[in-house]
Amino acid sequence: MKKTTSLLCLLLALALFFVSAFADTGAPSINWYEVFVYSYADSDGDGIGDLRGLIGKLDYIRELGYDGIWLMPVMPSPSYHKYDVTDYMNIDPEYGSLDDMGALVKAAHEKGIRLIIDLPVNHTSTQHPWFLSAVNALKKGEDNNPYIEYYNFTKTPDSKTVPVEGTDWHYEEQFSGGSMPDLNLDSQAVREEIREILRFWLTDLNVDGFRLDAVTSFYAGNDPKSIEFLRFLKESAEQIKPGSFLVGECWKGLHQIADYYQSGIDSFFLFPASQAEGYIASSMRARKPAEAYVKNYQKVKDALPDVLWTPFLSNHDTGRTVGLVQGRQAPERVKFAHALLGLMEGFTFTYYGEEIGMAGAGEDPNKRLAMDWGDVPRTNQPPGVTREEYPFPPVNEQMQDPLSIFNYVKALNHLRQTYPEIALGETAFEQVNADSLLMRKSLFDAELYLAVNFSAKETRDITLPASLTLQDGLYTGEEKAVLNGETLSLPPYGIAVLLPKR
Ligand SMILES: [Ca+2]
Ligand SMILES: [Ca+2]
Repeated sequence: MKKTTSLLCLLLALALFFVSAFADTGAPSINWYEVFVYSYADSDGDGIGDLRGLIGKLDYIRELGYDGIWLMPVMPSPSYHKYDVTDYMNIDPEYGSLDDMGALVKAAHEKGIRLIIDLPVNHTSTQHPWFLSAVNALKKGEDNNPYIEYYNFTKTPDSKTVPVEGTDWHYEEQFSGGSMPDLNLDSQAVREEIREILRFWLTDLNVDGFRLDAVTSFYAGNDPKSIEFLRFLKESAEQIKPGSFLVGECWKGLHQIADYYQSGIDSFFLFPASQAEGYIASSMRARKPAEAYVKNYQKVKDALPDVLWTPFLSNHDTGRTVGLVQGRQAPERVKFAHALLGLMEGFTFTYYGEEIGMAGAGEDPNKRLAMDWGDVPRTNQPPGVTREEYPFPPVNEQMQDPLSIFNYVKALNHLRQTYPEIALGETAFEQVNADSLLMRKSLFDAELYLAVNFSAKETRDITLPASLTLQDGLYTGEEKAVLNGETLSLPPYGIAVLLPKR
C-alpha cells in the first residue's frame, strides 16, 4: 500500500514536471544558469555585456552542462541592474535590440537551452511613462488621468511611502530609496497591461517563462492576496503558452514558501538552502555534517512534498559560494558545496561565475562582478563596486586544469544529466553516519545509490549492500573511490555513484 501511494506521488510529481512545466518541448531543463548580462560578455567593445555577447557564450554554457538560462532584467531601465523598468516590451539599448533577443532565444533553443527572463512587476521605475504621467497630473491637480490608478497614491503617508513633490500626495514604495514605485495590482488596467507583457515575451519573443521578482511584496503583508495575484500570472501564462515555466522569488522560510506554492506557480527558489546560514553551507560547518545535511533535507521534504524544488547556493543578491564555505584556500569545499546542491532533487540554479569560484559579498555591485574569461578583457565593473576579488584563475585557465572548480562543476552537471534519477527521482537515505551517507535515488524502475564523504579525510564508514557495483564518481582531487567486496573507501569529499548489479 505504502509503495503504491509513493508511486502515485512520484507519478504525480513527474506529471507536473513533464506536462505542466514542459508541455511539448521534451525533457525538462534541470541545470539552470543565472546570467547578469551587464557583467557577462561584451560583443561591441563598449565595456558593457550584451545579448550578442551572450549568444557567443551559449556553446560554453551548454558544454558546461546547463540546459536553462535565467536572465536578470533586460528591459529598458535607468539603473545598471535594471530592476526598475521604464518599458516592459523592449530591450535596454545597453544590451541590444529586440532582434538580438529574438536571435538569442532562437540560438538557445537550437542548442537545447530554455530561456526565462526576470519579470519585475511589483514596481516600475519612477521614470516609467505611466508614473511620469500620473505624477504630472497630480501636480496639476488633475484627478482624471488614467495612470493614477496604476500606482498606490495616498494622502496618509507611512514608512513605505514617498511624497510627490509639490502635492500632498504620497506613493507606495516597498523598496525604499530605489526609485521603484509599487504598482497597484488591484487595477484591472494594470492586470491587462501585465497580461499583454506576458503575451509579448512568451509569444512574440518565444521565451520559455519568467523569474518573478519580489512576489511577497506584491501585496506587502498580505500573502493571500499576493498568492491570488500569482495565480493570475500563472493562469494568464498558461492561456498564452501552455507549459511556460514560472519560478518565484519568495525570500522567506519553508512554511511561507509552501503557502506560496498554492498559487500554482511551478516553483519557488529554495532560499532556506542558500547563503551562509542555509542548509548546504551550514551542514558543511556542522560537527556531524552528513547528519545535518539529512536533517535539513528531510525538513524540505516534509514542508514541500510533491512540488518542484529550485535549490541554489547564491544569486545576485547574496554572497557567493567561496565566502559561504570558507573556500578561498580550500577549493575542495567550494566544489563539495556545489555537489551538495547538485545532489538535491529538482532544478538547480547556479549564478554565473560560480563555476570558477568568483567571490563577492557586501554591497550589491560587489556580488555582480565582471565575468573572468581570461582570454578577453572583462566588462566594466558595475557602478558602485568597492571590492574586486577573483580568488581563482579565469575560465580559460581552469578549462585546462582537470582539477579546477570549473571541471568539477561541469562533471557534476553532466552527472545530473546522465542520471536523471538524481534531479527527478525520489530520494531516500539508506545509511547516515556523522561524516558520510548513502542515499538512494529512484525514478520509475531506475535506481541508483550515491555514497558521499562529507569529511576532509578518507572514510570507510559506509557498508554497502552486496548488490551494488561502483559505476561512476565525482572527486575533488585525483583520488577515487575503491570498492573492495562490501567495503567502499571514499577519498576526502568523494562521491561514488553505485548501481544495482544486473
Ligand atoms: Ca556591449
Ligand atoms: Ca507591491
